[in-house]
Amino acid sequence: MPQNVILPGPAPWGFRLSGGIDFNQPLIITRITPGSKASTANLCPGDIIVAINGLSTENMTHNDAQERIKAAAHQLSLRIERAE
Ligand code: LEU
Repeated sequence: MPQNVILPGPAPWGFRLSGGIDFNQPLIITRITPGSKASTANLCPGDIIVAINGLSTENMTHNDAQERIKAAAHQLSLRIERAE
């Protein structure tokens, strides 16, 4: 079941991404910086980002996703799917 995670701004959020439509892969969190906002919000490596600030990532390239995440100033809202 997807869940919404809200990180209070500003960046840095403290995570790295892989994938995107240009890689034919889902957008996946690959690394969490210890002590970061992403870590406090309990994001995990392997989490799939299905929406960024309410916008589906289905057709986003890797760079689109990075730019949308960087553009979030006030807060970053991620909808994630996690394998149980
Ligand atoms: N590395 C960035 C940060 O931690 C996120 C990236 C996906 C743009 O703020």
